[in-house]
Amino acid sequence: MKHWDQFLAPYKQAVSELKIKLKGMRGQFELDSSHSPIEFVTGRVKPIASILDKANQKGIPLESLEEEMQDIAGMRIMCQFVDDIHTVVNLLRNRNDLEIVEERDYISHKKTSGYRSYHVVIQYPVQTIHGEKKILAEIQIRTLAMNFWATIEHSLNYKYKGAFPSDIRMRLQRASEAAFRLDEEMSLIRGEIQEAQAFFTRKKELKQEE
Ligand code: 0O2
Repeated sequence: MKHWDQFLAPYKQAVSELKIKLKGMRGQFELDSSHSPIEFVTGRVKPIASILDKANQKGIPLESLEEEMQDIAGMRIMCQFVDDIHTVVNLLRNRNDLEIVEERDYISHKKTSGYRSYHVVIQYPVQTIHGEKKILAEIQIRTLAMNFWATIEHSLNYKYKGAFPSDIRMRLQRASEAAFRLDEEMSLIRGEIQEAQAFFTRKKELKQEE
C-alpha cells in the first residue's frame, strides 16, 4: 500500500495544482467581464482498482504504467458551447507550464459508442522534494451536453460491463444524437444566451455593491 501511495503522490499533486490553475482561468475571464469558455472543472486520480483493471485489459505491465497509462491523473473541463472547446484547447496550447503530447478529437470523429469529447494528453512537471518529476495527465474537454451523455453512459457501462442490451444501446445512440443536436441548437442562439448571462452577472454585481 505504501508503494501505491508513493506512486500516486505526484499524480495527486498534479490534479490539485491543475484544478487550481484551470479554475483560475475561469476566474480571469470573470474579472475581464468576458464570456468564460470554461463552465466548470473537475479532476480525479484514477482509483487503484481501475488502474489495475485497465492495465489488465490493455496488457500494460505494471512497471510501464507511468509511460503507458495516460489518464492516471484526469481532468475534465466542461464548456457551454462546442466553439468554447476549441478556445480552451488553444489556451492550453499557449501555456508554458505544461506540454501537450497528444490530442484526440472525438468530436469530429465520435466513438462508435456515441462518445464525444476532445482529449488532450499533457506532460506536467511536478516539483517534489526529490526534484522535478514529469507525469502524464489527460484533460477531457466537452460541452455540458456531451458530459451528461458520457456520465450516464459510463454508469450504464458499469452496470452492464460493456455488454448493453440492444434496446439500451439503441437509446444511447439516439441520446448521443440528441445531445449533438442540443449543442448545435445552443450554438445557433449563442449570442442571445451570452447577452442574457452578461445581464444577470452585471445585475448580481450591482446587488453586491449595494
Ligand atoms: P474512467 O476514468 O472511468 O473514465 P480506451 O480506454 O481504449 O477507449 P484510451 O487509449 O485510454 O482509450 O484513451 P481515450 O479513449 O482517449 O480515453 C479513455 C477515457 O475517455 C475513458 O477513461 C473515459 O473517461 C473516456 N471515454 C472514452 N470512451 C468512452 C465512451 O465510450 N463512453 C464514456 N462514457 N467515456 C469514454 P476510462 O479508462 O474508461 O476511465
